[in-house]
Amino acid sequence: MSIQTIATRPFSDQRPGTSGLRKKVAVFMQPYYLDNFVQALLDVLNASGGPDVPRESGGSGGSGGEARALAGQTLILGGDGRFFNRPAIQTILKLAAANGLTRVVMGCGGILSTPAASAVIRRRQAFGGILLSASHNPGGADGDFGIKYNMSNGGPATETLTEAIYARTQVLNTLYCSDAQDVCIDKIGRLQVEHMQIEVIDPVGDYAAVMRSLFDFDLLSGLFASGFLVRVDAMNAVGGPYAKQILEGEIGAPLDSVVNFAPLEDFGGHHPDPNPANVDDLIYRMSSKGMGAPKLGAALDGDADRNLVMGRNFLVTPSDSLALLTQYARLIPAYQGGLAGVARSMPTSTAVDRVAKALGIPCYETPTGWKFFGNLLDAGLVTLCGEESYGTGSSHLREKDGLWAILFWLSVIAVTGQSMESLVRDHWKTYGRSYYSRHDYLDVPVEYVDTLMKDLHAKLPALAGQTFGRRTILVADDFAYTDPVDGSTSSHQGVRLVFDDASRLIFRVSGTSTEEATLRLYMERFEPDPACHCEPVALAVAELSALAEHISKVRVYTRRAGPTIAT
Ligand code: G16
Repeated sequence: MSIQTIATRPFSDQRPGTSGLRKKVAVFMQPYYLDNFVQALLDVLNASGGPDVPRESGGSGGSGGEARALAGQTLILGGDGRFFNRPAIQTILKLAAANGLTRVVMGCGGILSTPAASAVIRRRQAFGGILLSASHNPGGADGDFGIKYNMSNGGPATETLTEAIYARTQVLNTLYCSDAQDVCIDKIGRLQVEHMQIEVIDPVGDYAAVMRSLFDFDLLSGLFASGFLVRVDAMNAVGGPYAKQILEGEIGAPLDSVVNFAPLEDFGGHHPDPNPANVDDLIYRMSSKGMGAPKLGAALDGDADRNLVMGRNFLVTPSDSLALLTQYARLIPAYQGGLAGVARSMPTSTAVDRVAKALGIPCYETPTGWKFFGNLLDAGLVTLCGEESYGTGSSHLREKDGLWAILFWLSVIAVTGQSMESLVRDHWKTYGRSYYSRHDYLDVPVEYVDTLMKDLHAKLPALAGQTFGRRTILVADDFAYTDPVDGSTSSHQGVRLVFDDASRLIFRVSGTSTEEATLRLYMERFEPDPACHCEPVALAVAELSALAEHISKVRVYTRRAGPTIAT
């Protein structure tokens, strides 16, 4: 076993997006593509002044570098089990060993869900963690792969850190890699590569302990003992083992409550993006009636941080879910003392704002990306946060957490005795309803989307104050955010039109697509009148949708007759 010094050349496309570096599997499988990114990351960490502090130059690092912040440190490693997960783990172990890391803790089989990785980093006070996942993006040999770094707080690297990694990838010319044989990652125990110790752990253990500390498992066992039925579709992604052990193994949900639970490299052909367009089977099961019909349905995504929840024949939007979890938080042991505040991403509906106002707690509006919640959570300014993209979470971790949301909803149902539908309808009666819809235009040529956004920007100054039918635009801007904790700013986070009836139209380019560009159009119509809370969503936002087209000409710019997906 020895450390090899290998010459390499930079890849120009290694700038991380909304959540790490995501590319087609074929891109990651190019010689040295993964190696370069990992070497750049290790260089930046090695040259840093601590787990979360990149040196401004981006680091000079390398095996021979004088500053070696990783010496004596532990990194966590795991992924969602998709195609290329296993070879990537072996590559990363050899690079880490050659770059002076002392210890790696990794999930058995190379498996760790994103929330579990966050839990392991926090509980074991690790330096940080490397997570292999392209989240909700398709898996398999023709699908996507991804890698991201999480910091010592368990949360995604800040933009400062990801920019430092990117800067390093652009000047990288040397890799340091052990020539050790591949190690067996499928048995719990201890291994060694060069001087680096590897501890292979049960991927579920730390995470399950966190869940036990938050929720009343006896209460939930009682709910299932009374005959309550749940159906969780893990989409043959990484959430299966977690849901199976905790729901069926620990709190007594009937066997077969968790379906598609075995993680597969191609997700068994499922698209583990839990939105109504991808969960036909769940929607069908939740429409059945009678004794055997589940009362709560849920689906998880590729890395188990997202969740879709629904009652019988009744889908709950992620924005409403966040609002209701906030409303009922005091019913949960972990939050019975109340919430410090809440946060939502800008495109997420304003439903949670109204609950926060009633509770007298602050509500922060951040750009899209879970990383923006990190500082607010670390500073104790917020307890719950969520996004329209099916993510909800709390201060228990620094990632969104799909199974946590399911346990939360089950707990609310167990205490109140109400169905999901009646809880949500009661909420609308009290707070009003935000009809919400998102139109995605996938795989549009980048130049079309660039032109659309550029022209939309140019129109902004003239739009404020204009009246369209019964609505007048109060705010027309490109969302910018100043972090209240560290004062860092993030601009160009989406074009926002806010109307005088509290309706909103938002245009944003996705930061997670791996092919061409994805344009997202978010529509929110606020309806305070309970007599108007029963419209089909598409109908309720039809006027706003037409207005969006009138103002932006999305269909003209994208050369599309309509959105690829409307949810
Ligand atoms: C990631 C981020 C989320 C974000 C989502 C969608 O989620 O962690 O904060 O909302 O992408 O981002 P975009 O609209 O830019 O595609 P995940 O679950 O993919 O890691």
